[in-house]
Amino acid sequence: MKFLFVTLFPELIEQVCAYSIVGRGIEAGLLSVSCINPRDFTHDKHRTVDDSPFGGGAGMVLKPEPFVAAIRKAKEELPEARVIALCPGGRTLKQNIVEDYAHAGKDLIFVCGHYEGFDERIFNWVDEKLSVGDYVLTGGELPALMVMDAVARFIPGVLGKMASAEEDSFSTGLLEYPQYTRPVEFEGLTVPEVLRGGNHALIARWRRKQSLKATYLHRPDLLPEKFDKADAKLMAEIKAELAGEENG
Ligand code: 4F9
Repeated sequence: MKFLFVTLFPELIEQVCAYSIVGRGIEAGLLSVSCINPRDFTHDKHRTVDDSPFGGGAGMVLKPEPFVAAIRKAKEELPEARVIALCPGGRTLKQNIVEDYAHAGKDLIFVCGHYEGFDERIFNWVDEKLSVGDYVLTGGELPALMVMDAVARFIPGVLGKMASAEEDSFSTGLLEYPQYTRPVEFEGLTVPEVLRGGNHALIARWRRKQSLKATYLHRPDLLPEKFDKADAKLMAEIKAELAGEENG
């Protein structure tokens, strides 16, 4: 899968992509990352990419000519790609959107803005607007890198043999259960007995219950409307235990 960033800060993208799991995936040829800089499509001495807004107001607006020229070039390089502009007004990224991108397998072109935003006409060359959450950043590069990172985890081989993106939190629909490694005791905090016992059915039950409990406490919006019989029993235990803690 290929990822192309239309960005005024290609060095930022290249630096981040040099590391960790994405870096290794690129080295292994499982994905590729490239950048096109709209500044290279300017024709004036100052290589101007922004200008003041019509109608007045603070801040600068990204000019259509260099951005559309850069997007055109990007589409020439990746004709089948989806073109995604990162902006706070887009639909909010969720794991199901990540999985849609991953399973479609289409290359992705990310259009990253800066300053006060894009000239509205630029969106005529974009397939969709995407937000990574309800906050304003200084630019679209970090959001675009987040989207790529989340999608790259689904490319076969990127996570390595043992791990599976499909089994992760949000893909399973629930928050993750707690994990522990050695030592058994750290600063007076011990690893739960059940995890050290080697009874795999009991461990699976404990983990499912912890996932349900974490989701119930922190993200009840993620819980299913109806539980199967096993989950319903675990939920009843969780609620009884929490009520006991409150009263005890
Ligand atoms: C983009 C914020 C996507 C959240 C782009 C300023 C942005 C953003 N999600 N903020 N430029």
